[in-house]
Amino acid sequence: MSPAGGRLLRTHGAAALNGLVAGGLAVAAAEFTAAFVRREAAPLVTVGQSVIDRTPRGLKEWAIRQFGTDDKLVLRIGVGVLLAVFAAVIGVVARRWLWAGLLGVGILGVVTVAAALSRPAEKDTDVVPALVGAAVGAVALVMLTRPGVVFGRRTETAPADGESEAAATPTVPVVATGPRRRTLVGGAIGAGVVLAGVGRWLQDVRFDVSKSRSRVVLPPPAAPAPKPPASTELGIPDLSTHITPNRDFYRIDTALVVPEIRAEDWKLRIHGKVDREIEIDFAQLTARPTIERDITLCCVSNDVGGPYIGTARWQGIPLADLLREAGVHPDADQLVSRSSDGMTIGTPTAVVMDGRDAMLAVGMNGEPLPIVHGFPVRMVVPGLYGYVSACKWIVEIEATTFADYDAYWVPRGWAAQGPVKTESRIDTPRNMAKVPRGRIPVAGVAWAQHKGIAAVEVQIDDEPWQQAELAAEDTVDTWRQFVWYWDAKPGPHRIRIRATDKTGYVQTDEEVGVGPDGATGWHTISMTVT
Ligand SMILES: Nc1nc2c(c(=O)[nH]1)N[C@H]1C(S)=C(S)[C@@H](COP(=O)(O)O)O[C@H]1N2
Ligand SMILES: [Mo]
Repeated sequence: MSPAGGRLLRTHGAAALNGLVAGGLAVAAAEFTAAFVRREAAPLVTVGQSVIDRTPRGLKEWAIRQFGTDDKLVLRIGVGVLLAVFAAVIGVVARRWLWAGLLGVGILGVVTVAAALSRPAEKDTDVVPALVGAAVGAVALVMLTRPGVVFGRRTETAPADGESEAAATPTVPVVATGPRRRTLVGGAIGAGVVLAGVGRWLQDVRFDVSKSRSRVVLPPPAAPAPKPPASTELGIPDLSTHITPNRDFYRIDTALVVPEIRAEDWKLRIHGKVDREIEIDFAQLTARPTIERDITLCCVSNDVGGPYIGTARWQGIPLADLLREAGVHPDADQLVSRSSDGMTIGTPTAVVMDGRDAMLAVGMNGEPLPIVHGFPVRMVVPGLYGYVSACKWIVEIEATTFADYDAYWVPRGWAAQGPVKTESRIDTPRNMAKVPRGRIPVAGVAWAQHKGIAAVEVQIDDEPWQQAELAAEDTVDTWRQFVWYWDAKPGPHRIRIRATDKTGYVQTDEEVGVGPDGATGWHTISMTVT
């Protein structure tokens, strides 16, 4: 490279570094400030959440397909990279036109403030970290690009250690070099690391609710889960267990940071079209008789054969009783539950009141709800996809109508009504597996919540459909394991399955994607017998 080119690269590189360091310091200062506001107010979170809120259905489906539940990590990295690029550009621009660099900082500040204000459960103080971050970023940018401000005018064009290239374009304010620059940049990076570290630590200390969760003692259920008549477990290797352990239970939500509500601080308000508003705290709620029920929860974003389904033993307070006490008006056909992070979920009132085990759950598989699954209280309604029933971190239920209110996912292209579709999944053998010849179990799970599974059939290649053996039914609200033993002959094979529910409906082979109201089709795998 020519000396001039090298010089250009070096000054621009140094200027870009100024931008990056100023940007990093701004983010660190914002993180630190968020420790005194709330975790959700950190600009990386508010900006990421705003992106999530604005993601159209197609893009969301794509992201889930590409990244699964790592989509949030990908988003965080994306926002971070974007910010870094902006910061570097601002640094380069500021070398020549400081005002333009500062304008860039201002624009980022406005964007982050707007992001904080656009969150549905926004608090006014949420803008403070963004404002502090922008101010710190601006000051850092000035100090780094115009070190004369810090060290006095004279030093600006007099590099201390003989790196004279920096002074070679005297018409453009130079980037400081030598020990003083190292002091500045090093100091800023050090300050950033300390601020961010202390900020994160303070956030953990101040907002972590795991202590509150460990203090929760659930009362024994007044109505324990009924014992199933025989084994719901077929005990086949690689088959999903009937009850999904909490650590394996899928997690789907829009929360970039998990909402953390201490049980002691939790309150639920039932209001809207009701005769008597109810406000109830955690102690009052758990003093009521609780039921314990096995219920299979399923995400509308679960593709045919997908992983976003699980069964837990939920303990909770029957929701219908509470609603009867509130006196929900007959015309209120929709219950909108709201979480502490502003998610809204709309559930048909009639479904909640029809006698099924709709509950405000406080326990999951014998423990208080895990924080990611909605601690301290969430809703669970058998038979409905999660996005229309299973509000986590619930703080409010409003009785309203479908005509009057669209819950979060509805304007984003998802159906207002979301009953779970009858479906089934092959767990073993795996797609693309190579299996030795002989007697092979073809096994999986089938579900038709609140209807119940009546039969599962298995088809190898184009041979006749075979009746699979079903595990004992736990309840109509849970999935059911099945197995069919296959005398497998060598060669490549296609295996597919279909379930029939207790209404007589046979799972359709029509392949439909997850939007707007849940995927259909027969789960089909290819495998080879060796
Ligand atoms: N507050 C809140 N509750 C929520 C969601 C959410 O994004 N925020 N997602 C819903 C969806 S789409 C599903 S499928 C279930 C998933 O519950 P889980 O994460 O406990 O499996 O939670 C539901 N409740
Ligand atoms: Mo979902």
